[in-house]
Amino acid sequence: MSTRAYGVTDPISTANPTPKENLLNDSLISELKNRGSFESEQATKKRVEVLSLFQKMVQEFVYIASKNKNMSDGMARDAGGKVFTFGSYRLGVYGPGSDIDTLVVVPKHITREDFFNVFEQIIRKRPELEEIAAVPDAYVPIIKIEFDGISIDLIQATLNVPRIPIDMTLDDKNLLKNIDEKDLRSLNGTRVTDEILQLVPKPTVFKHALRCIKMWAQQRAVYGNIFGFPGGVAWAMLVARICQLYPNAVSAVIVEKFFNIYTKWNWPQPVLLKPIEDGPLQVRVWNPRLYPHDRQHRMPVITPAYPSMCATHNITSSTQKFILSELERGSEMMTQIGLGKKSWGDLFERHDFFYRYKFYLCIVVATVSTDEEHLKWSGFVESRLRQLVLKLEVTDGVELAHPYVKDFSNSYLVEDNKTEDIINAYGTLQGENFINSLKKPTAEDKEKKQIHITKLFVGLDIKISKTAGQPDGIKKLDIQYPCSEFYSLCKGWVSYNEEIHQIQIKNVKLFDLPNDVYVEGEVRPKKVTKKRK
Ligand code: 3AT
Ligand code: MN
Ligand code: MN
Repeated sequence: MSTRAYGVTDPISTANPTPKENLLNDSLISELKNRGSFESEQATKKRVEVLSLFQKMVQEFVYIASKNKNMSDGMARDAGGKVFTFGSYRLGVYGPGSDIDTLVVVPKHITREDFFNVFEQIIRKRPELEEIAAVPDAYVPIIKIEFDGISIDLIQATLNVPRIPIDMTLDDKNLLKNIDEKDLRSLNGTRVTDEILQLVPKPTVFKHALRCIKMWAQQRAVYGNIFGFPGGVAWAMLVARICQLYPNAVSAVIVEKFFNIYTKWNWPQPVLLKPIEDGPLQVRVWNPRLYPHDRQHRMPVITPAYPSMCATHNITSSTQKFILSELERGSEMMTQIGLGKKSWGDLFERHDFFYRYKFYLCIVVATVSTDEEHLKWSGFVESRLRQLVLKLEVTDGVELAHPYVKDFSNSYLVEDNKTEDIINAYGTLQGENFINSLKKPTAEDKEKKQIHITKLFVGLDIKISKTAGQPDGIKKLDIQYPCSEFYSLCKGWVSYNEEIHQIQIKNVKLFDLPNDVYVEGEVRPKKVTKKRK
């Protein structure tokens, strides 16, 4: 039995699981297995081997870079270097398709240029390397690779210490002193995940419960930070808090309590895993008493590692409403599952986003250039979609502006067509025949004119009130203003070039949605005709 106190309050219950709860837990684990949540032992073994290879490569990198700076052989060896992980791999909730999010920690004399020169060269020499893309000027500079069948994200942090020994840990907040902002950001992921794991009483119980919540959140379309929903780290902290409150419960019970507690939570009361700490830096720590900005957070979930931040600042009034209704549904499901009337599969039933609204906005983002160019442009627009949602939310007649958590992307050869026609046709049922007649580029088509095109959806719940004064007039919904504001925001992107970057927002009615938003087995919504009775 766990006795240590975890969290900012005492536990609610320290009860051990009943036989019935153990059975329910077994059925949860097998449902997760059947749905492919876990990867094979072999595949995991390979990840471990690749990481230990990277540990060696990092030490070689630090050695070579140190020697380049005229250090003695002994000092260069002692400089060390260490590989850490974060993301789903570190949290132990990775599946077959997950990458390994890897942080390379190096001593103070090793620079970011060294990372993108010396280390990159070491990687490039490896026969296992399949693909590599370096983004040195990103907010968090990164090298993305495909290595021996595994995707790996590599970031670096330079610490203000002369040596990084192999038993180095990152929990000491004094390590953050006198380091560059990019290094600070790079360190954050590992520091947060490490703390979360330390703050839960039983890591395996936490991991299985989190797998369940992640699967639920993905299936129900409430997963995704940039679109205004909690992301992986926020869901992890939400589950971790429940683990603290029920330190001896099995995962199935954690899931049940999760829905119980968060449907009753007194938002905007924050979810905390430990008291917020002060620290040695001139950086802001989340504090709603001090910062009006922090008071706007609707469902704050606060990271435990100094400097504490709100991981859910993206949640808007619409996404909050939808998250709360999904939590409510989860809570009801759990009651039914407890009674044996429903099963775990029902909890994980796919969302009905493309059935629930009468009106949708389809945001079409296109680039007539390379794939990489489109990735930057569509990435920018996606990261700003929330701004459109916020403006729609305050528009008369809009009850809810609900963003969908995934984009849909395609590439086509332009050939004799006008790009304008392609953009006009894309994203609607009417345009689908034309779009399907376009050729998709193959590897040989590199030189041919191509269009890369992405669509995003926002579901609209509209209540138009009849306005007095207008004779029997139904007030027309006016979303011109939020849309044109959004156009200017997007076109204000630093790299915006009207020759190659396009954006169009279109109104699409439920029955005019394109077919590719439905997955196999889903039937298009049918118009109910008056004759039916
Ligand atoms: P997967 O199992 O890999 O799909 P994950 O939770 O590990 O799930 P990611 O690998 O996408 O997800 O992200 C891991 C962490 O990296 C989460 C977040 O702290 C950070 N991160 C991801 N994308 C960005 C981004 N665009 N900007 C800043 N940080 C990011
Ligand atoms: Mn990951
Ligand atoms: Mn990643």
